[in-house]
Amino acid sequence: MSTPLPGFEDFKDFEGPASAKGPGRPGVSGGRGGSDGLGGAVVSSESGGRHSPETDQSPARHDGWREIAPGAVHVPGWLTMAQQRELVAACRGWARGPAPIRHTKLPRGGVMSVQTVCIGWHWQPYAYTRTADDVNGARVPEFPWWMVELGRRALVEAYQDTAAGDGYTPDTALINFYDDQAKLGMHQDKEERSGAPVVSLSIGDTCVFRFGNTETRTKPYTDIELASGDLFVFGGPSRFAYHGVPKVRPGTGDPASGLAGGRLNITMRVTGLDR
Ligand code: MD3
Ligand code: FE
Repeated sequence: MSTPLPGFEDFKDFEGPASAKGPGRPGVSGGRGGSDGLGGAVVSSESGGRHSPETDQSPARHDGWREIAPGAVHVPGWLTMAQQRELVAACRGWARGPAPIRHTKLPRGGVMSVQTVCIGWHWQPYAYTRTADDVNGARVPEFPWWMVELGRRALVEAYQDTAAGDGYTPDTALINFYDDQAKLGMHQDKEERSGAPVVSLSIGDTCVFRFGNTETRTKPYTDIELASGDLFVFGGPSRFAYHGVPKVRPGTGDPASGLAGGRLNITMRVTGLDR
């Protein structure tokens, strides 16, 4: 597979609304939110909008919330458009470098159709390292604290339990970009030395997500559509289930998300590694 690819260019170089008005670094909007320079929408609890903290101590409820299997919870439409735009802008920044987004090479000589960039720890089949040794050797960016907070809020709202995020400190995220043709075969994620939940956020085109079982990469499985703004949390027994993305539905995303085409997926994880 050779670059440039349409999806790669769309994702890496498109100047979306959030990045277009940012004064400083490309792809990062100004405003509050600490040293990362992100605006408030991602960091603050604005998703949903039906929550009134004054009178109610329970987590925000979301229409369409569904437990697909024990510990596997789908929350459609969790991210607001503003949050999606900020995440796209942040991911675009990481996709440019220090280790640019790439089609991961597989040990048997294959190349993934999905393009991936990592933060916190770099994943290469099948290990985590601090440097992107299969790209350019650069050290990967810090995992930002605002993303830890986003991950904690995701657990609270997916599990409808105010304590579900306590002690959850994801230290890596894999950011996957899918063009119209990209797919991800059935696999397990086993490189993490932790059973902590995985938090998945989808932006852009809708995909078919295939959620299988822990024993085999074949049936039985459940196919679910993941659309822009959807949250999916995989914890408990679902953490080590086989899963994949058999197809993306081109043209189903709203460009207001900041993505003109293709699909972006962010998965936060706890590696269980230290150095
Ligand atoms: C269930 N990503 O990066 S997200 C991956 O949409 C990956 O890009 C897909 O599978 C994507 O490894 C699916 C949902 C997901 C991610 C990680 C999991 C589900 C998971 C790890 C364990 C169990
Ligand atoms: Fe996976």
